[in-house]
This record gives sequence, C-alpha cells and structure tokens, in this order.
Amino acid sequence: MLKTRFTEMMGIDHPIVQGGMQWVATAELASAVSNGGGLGVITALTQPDPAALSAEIARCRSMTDKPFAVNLTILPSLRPIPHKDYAQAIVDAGVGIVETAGSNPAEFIGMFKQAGIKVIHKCTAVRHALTAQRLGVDVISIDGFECAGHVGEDDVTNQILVPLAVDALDIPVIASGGFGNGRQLAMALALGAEGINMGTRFMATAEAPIHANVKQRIVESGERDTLLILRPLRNTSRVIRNAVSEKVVAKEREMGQDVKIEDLMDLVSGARGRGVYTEGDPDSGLWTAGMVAGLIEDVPTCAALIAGIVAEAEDVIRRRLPALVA
Ligand code: FMN
Repeated sequence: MLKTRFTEMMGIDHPIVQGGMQWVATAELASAVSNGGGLGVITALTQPDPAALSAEIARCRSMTDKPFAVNLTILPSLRPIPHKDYAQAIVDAGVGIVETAGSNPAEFIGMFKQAGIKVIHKCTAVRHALTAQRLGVDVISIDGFECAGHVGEDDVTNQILVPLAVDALDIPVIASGGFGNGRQLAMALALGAEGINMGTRFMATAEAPIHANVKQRIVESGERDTLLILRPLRNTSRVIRNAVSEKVVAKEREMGQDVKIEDLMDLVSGARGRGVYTEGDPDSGLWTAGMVAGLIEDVPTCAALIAGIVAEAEDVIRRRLPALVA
C-alpha cells in the first residue's frame, strides 16, 4: 500500500486518479477504477444535461460503493453550457469529490465547499495552481506538457512542473500527464507529488466505453504519434496523429496567425470526434491522446492495471532504490 496525504484525504487505497475524459469517462470506467482502489472520475459534460448527470452519478453508485469524483470542465465553447446547473446537480447528488478544470474555478468553489465537497483543481501552470489554492481548493492536479488534451501555452514538462508546484503549494499535488507505469508513479512520489492522474492509459482498458479499434490504435502508437493543434488560437490541444489532425496542422500552417476556429470547424467538430469512439474508425475525427501512448502495450482491466502499477512502484521504492544507497 502506498499511503499519501491524498489517499488519506479521499479515502482511497492507491494514489491513482483517472482523468476526466469527454465521451470516455462514464460510470462504467469511473466505477471500475474506484473498485480497483483508485479514484474514478465521471465527466459531467459527457452527459447531455444536468438531469442526465444526476442519473449517471446514481448509476455509478449502483456499480461501486467506493469514492468517486465528478469532473467539471470550464472552457469557452461554441454552444453555451449551463455550468452552474451541472454544478448544482453535483451538489444535489451528494457527490463527495469534484475535479474542476479548464479555467479559473472561482465561480464554483464557494458552492462546492459549502456542500462539504473536496475539490481537486486541474491546471497547467504553477501561477494558476496558486490562485486555486487561494480560492480554497483541497488538491492541485498539475498537467505537464506531455498530457493529452489541453496542454496550456507554457510547454513545461512534469520533470520541472511537479517539483515547482510541490515547492510553491501547501496542499497536495497530483502529477498528471504522461503517466502509465509504476516506475513513473515512484518518480512522481519522489518529486513530491502525492499521486498520479492518468487519462490516455485508462482509455486503453477493458472497461473504457470506447471502440476496441481506438484502444488498439493507442497500443500501436509511439511517443511521436501525437500532434499539437489550435496553438494559433491559444487553445493548444494534444491529439492523436491521424488523417484529420494532420489536415488541421496543414491548414494552420497554410493560414498562419490569421487562422480562425471557423476555418477549422468541419475538421474539429465534437460530433466527428465522438463518432470515432462509437464507430471505431480512428482516422475519422479528432481524438485526444498523450505521448504516454508510446508506453502502452496492452488493454488490461482497470483493477489489473492499478495493481500492476502499484506493485511496480513499491518494488522500485522498496528494492531497487534502497539497493543503490551504499
Ligand atoms: N480533461 C478535462 O479536464 N476534461 C475533459 O473533458 C477531458 N477530456 C479528455 C478526453 C480524452 C480522450 C483524454 C485522453 C483526456 C482528456 N482530458 C480531459 C485530460 C485528462 O483528464 C488528463 O488530464 C490527461 O489525459 C492526462 O494526460 P495523459 O493522457 O498523458 O495521462
């Protein structure tokens, strides 16, 4: 058992969190991670409306009696999203842990804290983490440049970002982005983090509710098979390298700093991305994955994955590293 301030605070067995993932992080995945002793996370905005989120939370409760969290991602979007109503649904459902992400969570912290909810805030920069700590969040999950999805605009990798965050903050830090095995968990703990958050690694599991072809594409992908898109719009995202993301990058190159979201709309549409997971053609739309794809070689159950990562980390800490100390 690896005990940290984070596992104690959340009442979980292992310091491993499953990343909130649009279209992927449903009750099936979250409950499987929580049943495996990690912290499973449901993504609120995957549900079409707050009532559906309430139903999804109830479904997750019917699948696990362990703690799980709900991710609320606050990002600008083309269609208006009733974030406040989703937040209220989370409070009303009596969820114990929330992960906020995307932008400053100030608007929501008061209502979550008043309801006794523990708040993890995920961000990509130490200055944003300090703001969130000041606002009263309980934990910072810090996403390095390796991560899938929104990498921020600073391009600082976890080797630098995690120790900086740990030194700057008083609250526990979770290292996120690029994690997939036990050696890396031991590294994160050595850097001062109190756990890791994994997105891409949990996509390639038996319980992830996505087409087997997508999981297989992750297994086949190397560490160089991701691309950064939307940098000219200062909304940089790491996605899998495929036919569609190559086209987005080509268009961005062609149009330079003048490119607008409207120019890319048909390529980056959310519906097209979602279809990849349901239809199983990994080249038919944009989908998110991180550099850790290069380390992923199997599609285990969540419980087996978590147990293997913890066992490997313990082996590094108990056997490999002590043997190096003369
Ligand atoms: N993070 C969010 O906060 N909200 C999201 O909706 C979201 N969607 C994601 C969808 C996919 C398919 C993936 C792979 C990641 C997504 N993320 C999202 C980011 C993850 O929660 C996590 O921070 C990231 O995957 C960590 O990097 P890793 O993939 O290298 O482990």
